Amino acid sequence: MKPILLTGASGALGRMLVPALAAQGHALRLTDIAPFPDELPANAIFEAADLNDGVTVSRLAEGVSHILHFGGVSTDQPFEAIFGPNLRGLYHIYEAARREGARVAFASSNHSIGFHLRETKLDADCAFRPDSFYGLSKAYGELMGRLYWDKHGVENINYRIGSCWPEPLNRRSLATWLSYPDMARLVQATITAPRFGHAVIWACSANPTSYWGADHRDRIGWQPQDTAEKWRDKVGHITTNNPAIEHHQGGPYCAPGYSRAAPPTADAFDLP
Ligand code: 15L
Repeated sequence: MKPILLTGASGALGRMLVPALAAQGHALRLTDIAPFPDELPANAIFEAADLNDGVTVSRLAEGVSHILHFGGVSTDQPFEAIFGPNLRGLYHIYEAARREGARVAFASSNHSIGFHLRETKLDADCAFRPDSFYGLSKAYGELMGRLYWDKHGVENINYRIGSCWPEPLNRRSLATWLSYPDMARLVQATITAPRFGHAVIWACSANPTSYWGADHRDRIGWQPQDTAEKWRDKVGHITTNNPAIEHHQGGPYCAPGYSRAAPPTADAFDLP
């Protein structure tokens, strides 16, 4: 069995995935720009790396079957902070995958489509409407996957992750929440699926108020098993007074620097 490369191993999702993947017997190569803070499982090695460094990324990817790409900037930041890790870094990941014949699982985000209004139920082939430079980098990542599948046959799956936290924290996350166990099962289904081409998945749990509909989950046989609904009484009243946040799917990522006159005035040009 070939090893699996996990980038972003020292982040919250990486640290949750490492023991889950190790317990399934995978040999793991872990990397992150930050040190790995937990005890390393016996079948894992860790090497710190900057995604800007294509030589190191390609060495780390030698002989792997899958690249689980959870690395890069994971919150909204100025363009210059996003550019290196999330744009150039992604190119290094895809070039490595092409050379190795590896599959890529990309931790994309709901912020690639965050300016859709909350009442619009979206299918995975909806238009990108990034809500931040971070969201724009995730849309770019998904399109990078489209290019490498069409041109080189590199299989890739793009998880449009909602809010992957231990539990929902506000009304919006009753729609967007993804439990840690559902995330871990999604990655495991990706690794074991026979073939999926270029796929896009709404990565949220089975939440009745989800904004999201059809996607490519049948290609990997994944179904979420958890639901945010049991936290409704605890967090369902938690909202803000900011219409740019409350009207859009991307929530708080829509607000910084928002300078349109009256959010979200839906004129003809705002239709999806
Ligand atoms: C994301 O993409 C972020 O990485 C995460 O920190 C959350 O803010 C999440 O989106 C969300 O939309 O709740």
